[in-house]
Amino acid sequence: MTTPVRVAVTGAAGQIAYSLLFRLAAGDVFGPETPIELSLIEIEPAMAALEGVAMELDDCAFPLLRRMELTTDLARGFDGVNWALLIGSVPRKAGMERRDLLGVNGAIFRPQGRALAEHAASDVRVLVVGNPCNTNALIARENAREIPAERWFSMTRLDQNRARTQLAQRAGVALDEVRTVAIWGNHSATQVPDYWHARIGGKPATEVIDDAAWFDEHFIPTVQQRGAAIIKARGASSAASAANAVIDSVRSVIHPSAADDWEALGVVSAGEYGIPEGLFFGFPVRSDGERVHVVEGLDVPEPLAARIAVTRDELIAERAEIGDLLPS
Ligand code: NAX
Repeated sequence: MTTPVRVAVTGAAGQIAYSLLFRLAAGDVFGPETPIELSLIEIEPAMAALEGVAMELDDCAFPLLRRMELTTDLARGFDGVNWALLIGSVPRKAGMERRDLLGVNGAIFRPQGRALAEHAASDVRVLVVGNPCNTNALIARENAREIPAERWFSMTRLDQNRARTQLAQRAGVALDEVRTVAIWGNHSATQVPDYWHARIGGKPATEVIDDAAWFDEHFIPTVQQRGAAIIKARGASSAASAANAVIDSVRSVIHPSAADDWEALGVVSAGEYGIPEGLFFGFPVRSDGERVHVVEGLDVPEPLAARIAVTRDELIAERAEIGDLLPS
């Protein structure tokens, strides 16, 4: 029998988790042959709601779901986990400065990093979703240096999925015709949805969509502002699409990438494309099914380079602001 995969989810009573957990337990991520053990981590005020979610998971009678642990305790929650999906965080509230937000989240991600280093399985991989996800990932990772850099990720996949759909709809083609869409940088409004390298039906997107202004005036702002547009329309932030992107992100790490495509993930920079080492930066990546690496050697035209510089500088500024949360 296949060994179960143990997966920790923080923020397990939240809205993204409510769309994610049932798909995880149904086998959408690790496949129909792999049993799963869920470690559901929350803060005390949300434990009653979490009990309700667990009751619903029970009531689905998922054959693959072997065990559930509901806890507020990080040592228990991360014990032996192969994957940690760090979703819980404190969203920005009205009047909150970015610095305050980073401080509050530092208090969450620093102990989570330590607990992962001390209790997770030796092959643990970590995906940070809770915003500001690149810098939360940086805080956790800097406090868990025992876990190798290549096993840490921050989520830019929702942005990539949004970008692919915009291109497919504008070109009037099926989604799988759209390939090699990259998202560079921070998961914030400075992110760079890359149309320069995107291909549609095997041709450059800029050839297929013969409307140069559309890319800069519509495509990029639409993808950058999509989260805000969802909140305006729905009265709540993206949840099911975010959960779907978590699933896509994990799958893109554990399965080899298609020969003619790449995926979007935030990974620890090793200096690729001049990004300072150690920053979590959204890059185009490929996986061999074990290890993820940044797609190197792309030609970066000047307008793309200028946009990458803006998002790079934002991440450098975020890192400067959380200096005291990093171990010296
Ligand atoms: P919710 O507010 O519905 O749920 C968050 C949950 O986290 C709550 O149940 C809360 O009790 C829990 N929590 C808070 N602190 C915790 C801690 N220290 N340990 C464990 N649990 C804790 O938010 P939801 O809509 O699920 O979004 C979660 C996070 O994802 C937010 O930070 C959000 O901004 C971020 N997102 C990131 C995206 C990305 O692409 N990277 C896209 C979607 C989303 O905006």
